[in-house]
Amino acid sequence: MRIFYDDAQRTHAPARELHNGAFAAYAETPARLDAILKAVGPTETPADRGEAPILAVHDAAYIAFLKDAPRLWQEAGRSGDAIPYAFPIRGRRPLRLDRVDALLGAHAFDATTPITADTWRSAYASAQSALAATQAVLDGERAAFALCRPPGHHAGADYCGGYCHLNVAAIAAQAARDAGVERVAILDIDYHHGNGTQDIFYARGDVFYASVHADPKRDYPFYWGHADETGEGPGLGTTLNLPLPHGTTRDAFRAAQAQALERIAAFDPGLLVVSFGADTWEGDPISQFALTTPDYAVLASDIAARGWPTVIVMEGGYAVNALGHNVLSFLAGF
Ligand code: OKP
Ligand code: ZN
Repeated sequence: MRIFYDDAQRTHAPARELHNGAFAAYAETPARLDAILKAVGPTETPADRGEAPILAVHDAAYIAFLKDAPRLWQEAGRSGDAIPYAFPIRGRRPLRLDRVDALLGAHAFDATTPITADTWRSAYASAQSALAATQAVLDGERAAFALCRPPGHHAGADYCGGYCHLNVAAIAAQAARDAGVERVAILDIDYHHGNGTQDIFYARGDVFYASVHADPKRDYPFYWGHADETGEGPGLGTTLNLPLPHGTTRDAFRAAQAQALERIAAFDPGLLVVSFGADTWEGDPISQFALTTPDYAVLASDIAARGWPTVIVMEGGYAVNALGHNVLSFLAGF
């Protein structure tokens, strides 16, 4: 399988994150890339397809903010990474403020996603990897893997969060739509619900979003991913959420994924994007499912059996020592 990755993706390296009330080492590290690269072998550097396919998903003002934030942060006299701490909660007027702290809060839904001087460069390269994998599949590859990092599924059209800045799965799906694929499905099997992806396509009937994830009654991102969220307007019925309890092992996860695949089959997509997270693994430091390394091959082979041209994008997975093996298991199983 062709694998796309750009060295610029490693430059985003926040020092720390707010974790359960204290600052901790940032979990979404460049070392994750090293672990995966070591396991999966040679990769290709993506071509630069420019900003247009990113702007097809994200608001221009948000993109400008991602580029400007480090400079504004510095001009405000701050050192280190830019981190939001004040948010315009529901009901506040959509003010266009220019103070960096106000901009950070208006473009983020959590305080766990710092912006560094290299964030834009890194996220841009991650999006280009997703676009290159999509182009390979549009050109006839059965499947391709975008070794994305930073990940994407928590990022919405105009906000970041959950270690995500650009929604690489949404950018891939939209690129396929713009290349003429009439219906695109996204299967999200990261441990966490992909709230950004859901938001981006919630009112659209041309992109199906299905997610298997930890029940947001207990787990991040809390405010999205409940089973009664099924889409709206022309998108009513093209969002499917399948929350699962802590401790979930292979058979229950596989059954939920099969349910998602059935619904996707009824939608009859021309292309599938898989948001693959390996944070469902039993030893993941921030998650509570219990999949094993060989389980990923089984899940991937169930997906491959459907026969859809498939773009796999990397999302989470924080047990660095097992991450390479888990990703390799998934790709080999596919
Ligand atoms: C990103 B992806 C809790 C922290 C939650 C954010 C988790 C983001 C996961 N103490 N931090 O979906 O793997
Ligand atoms: Zn995750």
